[in-house]
Amino acid sequence: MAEDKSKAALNKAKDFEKRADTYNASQIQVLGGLEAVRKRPGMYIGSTSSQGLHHLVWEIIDNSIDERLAGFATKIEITVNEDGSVTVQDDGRGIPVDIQAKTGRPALETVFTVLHAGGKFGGGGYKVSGGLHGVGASVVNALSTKLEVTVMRDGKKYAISFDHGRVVGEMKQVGTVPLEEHGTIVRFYPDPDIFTETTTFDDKILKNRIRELAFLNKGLKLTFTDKRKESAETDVYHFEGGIKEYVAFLNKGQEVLFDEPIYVEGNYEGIDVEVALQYTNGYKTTLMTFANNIHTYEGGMHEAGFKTALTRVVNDYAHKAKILKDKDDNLSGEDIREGITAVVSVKHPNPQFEGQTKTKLGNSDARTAVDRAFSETFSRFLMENPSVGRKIVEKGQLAERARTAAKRAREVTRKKSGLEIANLPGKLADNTSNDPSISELFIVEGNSAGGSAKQGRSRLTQAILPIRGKILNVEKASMDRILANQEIRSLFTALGTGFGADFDVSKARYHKLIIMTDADVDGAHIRTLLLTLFYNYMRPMIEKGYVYIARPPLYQVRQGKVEKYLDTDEELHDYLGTLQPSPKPIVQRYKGLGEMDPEQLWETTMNPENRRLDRVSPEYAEDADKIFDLLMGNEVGPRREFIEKNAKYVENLDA
Ligand code: 0RA
Repeated sequence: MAEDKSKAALNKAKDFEKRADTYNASQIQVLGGLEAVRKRPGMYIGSTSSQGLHHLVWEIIDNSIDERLAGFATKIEITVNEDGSVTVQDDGRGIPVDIQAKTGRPALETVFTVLHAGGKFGGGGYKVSGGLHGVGASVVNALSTKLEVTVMRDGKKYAISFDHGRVVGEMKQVGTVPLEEHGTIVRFYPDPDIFTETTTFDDKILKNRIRELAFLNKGLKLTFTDKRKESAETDVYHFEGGIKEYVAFLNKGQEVLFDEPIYVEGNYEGIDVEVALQYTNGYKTTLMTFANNIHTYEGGMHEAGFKTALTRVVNDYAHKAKILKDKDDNLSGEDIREGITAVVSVKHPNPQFEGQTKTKLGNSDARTAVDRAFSETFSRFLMENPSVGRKIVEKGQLAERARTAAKRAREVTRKKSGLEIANLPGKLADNTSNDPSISELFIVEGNSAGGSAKQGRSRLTQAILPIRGKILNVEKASMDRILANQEIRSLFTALGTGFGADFDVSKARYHKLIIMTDADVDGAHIRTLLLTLFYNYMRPMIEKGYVYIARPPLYQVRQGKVEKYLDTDEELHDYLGTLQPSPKPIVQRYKGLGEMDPEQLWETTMNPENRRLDRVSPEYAEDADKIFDLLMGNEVGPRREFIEKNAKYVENLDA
């Protein structure tokens, strides 16, 4: 008897030791993993700038979206709290709380402490996950000073809390709830030691993405509440029509060829496909593609499948309906797409993201899936709606005629080679190197700044193209007129890439295209216009990461021989606070680039050693494009709203 008892005790102790060992081992691994995240946050969230900060929110929302895709959550509520933290709540099953055999720890804890734990345990068969992100809740935890999770599951409420990724409040049951109340609540506080630029969430960025997610996940209800505002209202994003409503939204205020966007959905071999499209009467092609809710800026297989199918179906229809004669050539894909607004969204069980910015879908089965799902329904639609079919074909024919006419005109004036100096625009001060990888083209606002830049530059690597601000009256000029503009054409010529259908990024004579405009309202206008232009007519330059914005400083402080350049009033104030009173520091405020002499311009804005350049991401350029549409639009309402909303920003720049 006594022996049995001691044996049992021994076994128990052994078992405890074993579990404790596993625990220690897994904890060490955990801390190692999270340390790595804190050491190199950029590896996990891209950067620690504002973009990286917002990535934390996407990461947490992605988990709730996964729970939606698994068929459980119906609602996701996002809140920015008064203290600047963010809460994401869903009504899914609630993260599992059971103790895992392998670690001896609650699953809930593991999700937030082990790298890449999300979705790796529990099984549950087929699951679509937000590919590009999905690095896991543990990354958010590692980069937060505090993170608290509440889970409601099986009528019980559980809580756990973390400090810099470490458990500080072990998981425990904290109460009961009605059985029908279930879900997960995550609240986190981004660590200012990691996000040194800013820990302030931008309501515009959050709302934009939340709206996009609502369009991409039809029927899912997302809400956004900003409690930092005195009158915190809740915005509700909920679209039963999904991307069909997205297309209608994108085309709002524009003349359309037919009233309702066409919407197609299907599933081929486990790949969900949705396509929505509508033609406008305009010339702009808007084709947005998504894979697992990620905007695939670089396109990929799903985009290829859509383009091929659209071109084939429209041409087939045109021949069948005898709009094109047998002897006529097919219309080109580009001509058929002119004026289209289309959204293609696929959800793939195993998405492969490729390309420079990992936003190109590589799975070739996605091409087949989109082609199959789209072509049959679209072909039937054209047969059943012949008047729409005819309009689409005729629009393509018009585009073809315009394109051939423009091409002929271009051929007459086109320079033969980008490197033929004689053909380069007169205003361009080219650099002497022929190596594009070290060549930079500064697009400078105004002739006087252009002059200083030409004198101050490094001749080997830096070319200068001054651009007159006056022609770029963003609100009035249409894109057609802008493209006809001599200065803009000079830009394409200098760049050496050709234009439109002939655009070829591999011919770029410079691998840095740097926009250098004043830090005032006009400068912002010109920057917006140039970005819109690049986004629409030389997007590969942006995708390759060749486009930059120079950030000239606002102040110079000189004390004796020491010079310091500063960006904001706050920085100026702080810096002056650190100086001795004598000799008296002299503060100069730069109104514009034109006020700087060549040396100053070199020192502050052009010298690779000191200058600050912001690389333009496709997202950023897309925003500029949207703002441009707003500024150009005929509707006064949104324009006024934009100007009012941004009045503060504009004042800051102008102060
Ligand atoms: C059931 C099983 C698993 C996770 C979840 C539910 C779940 C996770 C999250 C994250 C945020 N909200 C959530 N709601 C539910 C295990 C993971 C799996 O195997 O997929």
